[in-house]
Amino acid sequence: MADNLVTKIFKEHMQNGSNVEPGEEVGIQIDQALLQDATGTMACMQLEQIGVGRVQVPLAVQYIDHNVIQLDHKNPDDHLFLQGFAAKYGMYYSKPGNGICHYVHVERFAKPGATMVGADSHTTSSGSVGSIAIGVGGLDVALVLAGRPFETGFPTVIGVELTGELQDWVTPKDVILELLRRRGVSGATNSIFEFYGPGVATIDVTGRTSICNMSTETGATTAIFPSDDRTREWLEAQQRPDDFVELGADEGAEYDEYEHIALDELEPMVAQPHSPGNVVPVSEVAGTKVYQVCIGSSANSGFEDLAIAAAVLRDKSVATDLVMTVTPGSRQILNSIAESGVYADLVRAGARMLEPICGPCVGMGYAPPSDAVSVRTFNRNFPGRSGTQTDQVYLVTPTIAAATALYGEITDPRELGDYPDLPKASMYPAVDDAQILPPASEDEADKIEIHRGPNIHEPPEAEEMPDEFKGTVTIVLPDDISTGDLTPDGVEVMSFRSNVPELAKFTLRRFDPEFPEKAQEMAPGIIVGGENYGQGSSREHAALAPLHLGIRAVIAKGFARIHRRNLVAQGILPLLFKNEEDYDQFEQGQEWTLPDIRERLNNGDTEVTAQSNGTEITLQAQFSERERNMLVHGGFRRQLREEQEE
Ligand code: MIC
Repeated sequence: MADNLVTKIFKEHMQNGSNVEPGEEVGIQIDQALLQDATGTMACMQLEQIGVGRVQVPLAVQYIDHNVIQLDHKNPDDHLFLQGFAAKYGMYYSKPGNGICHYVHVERFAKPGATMVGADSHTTSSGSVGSIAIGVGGLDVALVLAGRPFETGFPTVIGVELTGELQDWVTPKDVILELLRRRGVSGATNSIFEFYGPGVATIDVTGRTSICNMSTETGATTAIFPSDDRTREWLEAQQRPDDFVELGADEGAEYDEYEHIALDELEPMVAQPHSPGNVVPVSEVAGTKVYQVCIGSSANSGFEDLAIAAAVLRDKSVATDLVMTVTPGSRQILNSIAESGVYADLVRAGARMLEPICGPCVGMGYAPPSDAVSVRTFNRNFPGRSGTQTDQVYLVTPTIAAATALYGEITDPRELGDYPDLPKASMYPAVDDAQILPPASEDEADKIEIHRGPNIHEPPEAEEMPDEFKGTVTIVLPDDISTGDLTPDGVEVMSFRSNVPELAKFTLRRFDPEFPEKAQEMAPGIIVGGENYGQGSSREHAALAPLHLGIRAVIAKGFARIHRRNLVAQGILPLLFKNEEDYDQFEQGQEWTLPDIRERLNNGDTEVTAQSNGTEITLQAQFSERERNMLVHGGFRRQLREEQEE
């Protein structure tokens, strides 16, 4: 049978299940795991609770790249905790400043045909070299580290045929912006994009990384490119030629859905505030006055991305009223731009050069002024994510960013004239693993004492599902609530990622700064949401913080994939409206009852009843058996413990 690449890799890794139809439950064996510091401490503490001594996955890497602004003891305490934990439990440790996890992983570890999970939604980046790379919550990563298969519904596979070649100034980022324009921020939920066709060979691994990185913004589980000559070139430049294998879909393979992108017809595009799905051609917003341009983050921090910006700005200056930051994706890229002169061109043009960290993308400094327009090559522009509550963030390609930096207003890069000759990354090789520490041997590991700073506290746990659930509506929210709304980004809040009670004090502050106190008074609580509830990041804190405040159920019109998984894993019940008009019946302070909820979950009922003051509505409870078990037990950690005690 002719298989597409996604199906092939899943079949090769299948541990449970065999049916590769969309939605069928499968368990796949995982080859690699990625953790970063902002999600890593919770993942590690949950691994300790699960009680496995050494990680059971062939390769696991703990990166430090998010919480790297060390305002006080909290973040560096987390770094030390994670360094000790990685050494003791058998993981590599990439030190702060060594690079953004996704860039370093694509450079040093990701492999064609491998499966991987990561506690970061942009783990998808490694699809650029032919891995199936999926972003998940910390508990899901901990379970994989403990040697369990990754269990999921089999995805819908969307074949994206690429034909032709990108025109000058149009970039690979425009490919994913085009998919976002077509599908919006939830139009690929539970799907994987697989790229194929003659246009694939025209996009290098740096470009593929930007595309795969932002695939998560469409709601997709991940995206994957075939492993071909471009992959070979990349792995050779990374001095990993033996990791190369040629991989692609079988001749005649079919997909569940299709997209076609004629690369030569694409034009430079922009996602306007406040959603990555709000995409228009640059011409529609050209002329908008801009205060700040930021290049870099886990999208568009590659050598080629920075080289084009440097070429545009060479011997010129950024516009008078404009401030520019540039972030290389990794220490290797920093080295290459230093050697090639790209760094010097950018410095002379007035760019503020940052270290290789996630930085302004998650509000780690460099926030724009109130109401100001900030033009960024990043992947997300949810309101307030930059650190400024009234920000106006446009997501752009590196060519638009460079042209905009030069003129001080959003500019179509095609106005810059001929496309310049660029240096090639391969001329400035910089392979460097010196800042990636290998795990300790098993003997040494026994002697390692893990440093635990005073801000590090174990995650809360839900209670078992009661026979009947009675809860109060704590808040009614609109569509597209992001995990950043639930648990905000930025230096101040994120430094509490290891301390859920403190972190919870910021829950939903954009909607109601007093929400945390109110929710605690109303507990047990219900949150009511619209479409695509929980979009964005993988942070399980967006489930743990509400859990700490007494939230036990979320009723919404739709859920984002990772957040829904996190809710179930932590024992919060995610239910869907059967009739969306019922959303209008919900008001803060009402009490709703879910009669016989435990029994209904145990029975596998796909619909449940909710009652309030004589009103009765039907809600959808579409869970796999695995999910129902977690919910009945009050989350997967409690379920595992109870199973171990039996
Ligand atoms: C993001 O881009 O939103 C983050 C910050 O990388 C998150 C992870 C986190 O919240 O720590 C993600 O993408 O999962």
